Amino acid sequence: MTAIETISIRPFEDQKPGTSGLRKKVPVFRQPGYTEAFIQAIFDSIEGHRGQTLVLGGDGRFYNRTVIQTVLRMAAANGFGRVLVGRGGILSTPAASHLIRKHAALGGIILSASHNPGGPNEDFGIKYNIGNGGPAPDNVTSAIYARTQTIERYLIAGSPDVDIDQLGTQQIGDMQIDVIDPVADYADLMQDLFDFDAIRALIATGFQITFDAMHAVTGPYAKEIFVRRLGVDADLIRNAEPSETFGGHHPDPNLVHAAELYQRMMSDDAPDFGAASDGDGDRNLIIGKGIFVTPSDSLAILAANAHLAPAYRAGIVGIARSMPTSQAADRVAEALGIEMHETPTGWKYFGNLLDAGRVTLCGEESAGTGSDHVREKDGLWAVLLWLNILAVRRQSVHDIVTEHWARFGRTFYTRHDYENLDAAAAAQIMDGLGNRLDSLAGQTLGGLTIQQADSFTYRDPVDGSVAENQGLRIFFAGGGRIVFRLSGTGTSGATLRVYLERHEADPANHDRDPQEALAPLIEAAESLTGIATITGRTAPDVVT
Ligand code: VG1
Ligand code: CO
Repeated sequence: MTAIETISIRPFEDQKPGTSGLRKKVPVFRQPGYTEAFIQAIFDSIEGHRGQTLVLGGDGRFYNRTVIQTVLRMAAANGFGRVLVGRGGILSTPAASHLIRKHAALGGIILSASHNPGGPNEDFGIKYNIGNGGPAPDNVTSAIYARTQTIERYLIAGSPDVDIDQLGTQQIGDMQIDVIDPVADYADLMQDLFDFDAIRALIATGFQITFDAMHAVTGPYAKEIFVRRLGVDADLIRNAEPSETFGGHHPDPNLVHAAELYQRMMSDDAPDFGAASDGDGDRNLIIGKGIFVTPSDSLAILAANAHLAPAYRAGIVGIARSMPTSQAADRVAEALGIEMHETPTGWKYFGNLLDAGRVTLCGEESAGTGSDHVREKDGLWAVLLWLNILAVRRQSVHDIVTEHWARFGRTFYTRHDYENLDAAAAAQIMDGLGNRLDSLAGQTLGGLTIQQADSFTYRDPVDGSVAENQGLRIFFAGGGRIVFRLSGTGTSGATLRVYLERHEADPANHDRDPQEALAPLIEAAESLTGIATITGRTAPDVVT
């Protein structure tokens, strides 16, 4: 008999899940009872878990293996019937989503702080996904948070560590633990969705791709899919060995943190196609030879060409994008005559639309793209859809992008991030603008006229749930837009995100540098909020 212990604890005040689960520094999670309190709050707030299946895995960052053991003991003590855990405690976020769906699990726990750095003094995170495979929606995270505020005990089995490095079945008490290959099912799913023969044929012509796994979770997935199944030269998969500290880098696939890949793709002898993914494998960066594809453009281009891949041959039924994502995809939806939805930031808001069959593709400006094949954004999926399209069209990324702009116009887009701000200063900026929204329409800033200003509220068309305060939006005459919002994933101070865009129909102007093309809006953002005056920052920390 495995003993079940009941350990008394006091609630921790700071366990409110953010945009994507609970994220804190490792030392915070290491406080006695802290991790256990949050896990127990999850188990206490999901009903009917007795005898059910749970999927468990993480992005392999520092502290992953410790928390895997804790969750296994607590799942056993809380009466789960079975846990499917990725070997080594590894599962990419989209692979976990797929396993939850495939095995009709009650839900899953994914250990990741995504693109945030890892290490003893860096970030860790815990997210709970529901039975559809997607991130817990607001009503579930609110219940978890409420439970953390009153929790007084947790349950844990007094059992030795489980060997998570050997495939096979083990037991803790009555609970079965299946250690499974983290890659195989996911790779099979990708092979079902895409025309691997066509991609292999493209690669056989000498078409060169390079992929940067950023020392994060996608390394093993990339090796299986690109090298073993598609015939890509192993040397072209960079940083494919996962590391607990991501090699000391931020596993964030953007032009700042994947600068080496970017430089390589801009060089004269660049490969034809470059891509990267983040810590937990749900984001993607797409760069063609000499051309970076913004995530917002990528969503639009994938939507316009998805029918070239077997999974979407019958056409897509609708597109959803997060509110700050550029409106490039809206033009594609209009041309295709399909539904278009605008949701708050965070993948959890796409779940209902996907479950209801209202949309096929979803995307976020933060390098997240995905479809109804799982309920998370999916980095490698986006790379493979691009490759499938390239294999059919046999054109360069550059030509595909510029043809898209010629047809739909180009939406110039940039995001400026001000990181680690004093929370009071960030609040001053947001409140200062928020309080003036009603008086802004009709005002002119440096030649730009404000047409409308509001705070974004989303009403879910499927279940009617409402999410308020999802970002401040300023619309300008002529179609320009600025959005201001505070990040919900940071672990120190506040991060202010400023999203800027404007549409340009004339192909003669499509070659412009986005920062230059958006300069009047960038100035308008400053005069609306006084970021520089309030924070003393004269430039954003990250420009994407
Ligand atoms: C950020 C992105 C958001 C994304 C979220 C989780 O959130 O902006 O689009 O869904 O990260 O992505 P925020 O609140 O910091 O802006 V991941 O790859 O961390 O799971
Ligand atoms: Co991620």
